[in-house]
Amino acid sequence: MRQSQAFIPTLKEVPADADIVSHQLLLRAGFIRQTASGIYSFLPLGKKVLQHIEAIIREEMDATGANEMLMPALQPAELWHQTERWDAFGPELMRMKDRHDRSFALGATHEEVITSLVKDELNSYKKLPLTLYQIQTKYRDEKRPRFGLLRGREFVMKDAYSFHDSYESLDQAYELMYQAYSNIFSRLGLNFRAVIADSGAMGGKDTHEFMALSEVGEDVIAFSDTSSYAANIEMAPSMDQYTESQETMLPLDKLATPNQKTMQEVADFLGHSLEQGLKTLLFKIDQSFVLVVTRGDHEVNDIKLKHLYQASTVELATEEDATNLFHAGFGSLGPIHCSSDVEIIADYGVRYVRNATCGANEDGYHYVNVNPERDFKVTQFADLRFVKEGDPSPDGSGKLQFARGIEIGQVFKLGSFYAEKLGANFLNEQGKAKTLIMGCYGIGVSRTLAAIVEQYHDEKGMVWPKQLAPFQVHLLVMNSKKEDQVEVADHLYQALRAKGIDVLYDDRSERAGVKFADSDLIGIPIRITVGKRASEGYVECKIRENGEQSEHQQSEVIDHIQSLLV
Ligand code: 9G3
Repeated sequence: MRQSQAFIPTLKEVPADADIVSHQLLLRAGFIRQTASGIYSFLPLGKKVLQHIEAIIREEMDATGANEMLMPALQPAELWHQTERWDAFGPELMRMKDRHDRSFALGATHEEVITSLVKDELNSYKKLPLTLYQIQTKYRDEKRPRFGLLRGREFVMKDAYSFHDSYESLDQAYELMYQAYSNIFSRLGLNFRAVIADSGAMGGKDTHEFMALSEVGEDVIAFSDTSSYAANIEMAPSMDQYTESQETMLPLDKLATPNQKTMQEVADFLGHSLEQGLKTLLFKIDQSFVLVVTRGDHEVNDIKLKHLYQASTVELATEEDATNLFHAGFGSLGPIHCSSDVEIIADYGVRYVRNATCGANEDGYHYVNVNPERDFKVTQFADLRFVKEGDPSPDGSGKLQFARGIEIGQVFKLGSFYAEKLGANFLNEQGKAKTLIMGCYGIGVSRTLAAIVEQYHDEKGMVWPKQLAPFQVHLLVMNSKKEDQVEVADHLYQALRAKGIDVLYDDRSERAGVKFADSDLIGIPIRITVGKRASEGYVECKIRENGEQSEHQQSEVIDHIQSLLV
């Protein structure tokens, strides 16, 4: 493509509302433009990269035997009523009405559509297992769209759905898809981890998230420093490695702690460490209140609370709830002499503390020399806290380290929820009607593009891996007014294209500096510059990734380029 005829609107300045590198560079290099908050157009260069990513996804999905198809974005509301999800998802599910005033959802995901589609077709075990997938635009009305393509309201997703007559078959499909995802993200050149994750609203049991490591990632992953163990921090179990303390129990005492509110203030006031304080938080789990006690230096993990109670909602109670129940504010709550019959549970880290401090359920007072069992009872001890860096890895080998990640893929064992709700059954070998068992598997394609830029850039711009770059070669002519330079460049352009090499030819009548800056910004792996030495038949080659430069006779530069492209 000749740049004088291309639509690549580069920008010098960093756009004001773009606060992460991938968002800034994709805008500046003319790959995307925002149409509305969280809604983007892919300009020609962005679209080319998207196509390369999709091609790799397709190859690996097709290799698993999955069938590509395409479903509508407009989904009849009836389907979402049948799965009781029409109301479950509030304003995030975009809805509209047609001319006959019938309600539709704009597809945020396609479990309903695909299950209702196969329900009349997959009626025999002989037709199972089957995996169908699509690469299609999804709509989710995010409350706070941000970070460009990382959290948009309209985005490209590959979503796949598998159908089975048994859980063994589902397990096989899950493994196959897990491996296909590892192949995809490796071929995309990403530094990623597959982590044990929480199935969230989807229910079902196993699920793994694929995380591209990045400081701008919203998720925190905990991984072992010596094994392959990795989990979303929400799921990482804290090993109950506590032992009985030998310290003698001192008599319980109640001290005035005027105006000391936070755990740290109380600890400092009493000359204690944070570990010796007991943190007591009031949670509302579904419709009941629960008092949760942890060591002062630990944080309650609400996902673990949710799993413990098989609850659908877990949230911190309000200060008002606390004063209504305990006649004391948040900073004074404690497990001793609770004035109400609220259930009290504690993290394992509390079981063996000795002579700790805790709130006295009376503003301005705290207990000291608090000892569990003697001074307060709990319904149960459980793993209720977030793990910390340095905690032992749950697989028994090494210690945990943290990293931030961008969730670019997720694989789920769905089970039969959707098939039950939509009446999708099949006849098994004995002719008995059974409910289909499903798996679902997603990749955020446009989000993955941004994750790649986060991992592949330098201070001058993007640095595309060669298999993803919008073009393989960037050909620059330094002075488009010099006949000899233009002649050499035009010849090279034709010769490279004749070899099937994708070339972006900067034939614009711009200053050299502008061309170099744009070329560094766009990040095409190989740059050929035709300049003053063209008259002696020499051109320059520069590798974007490492800045390596070399001079070549025009006659052999194409062989050199082909050697770089293998
Ligand atoms: C909605 C809205 C947002 C949603 C969902 C539904 C997430 C929803 C979970 C999934 C599960 C898998 C197939 C591909 C892989 C992920 N956010 N999820 O179901 F209506 Cl507004 O999408 N679906």
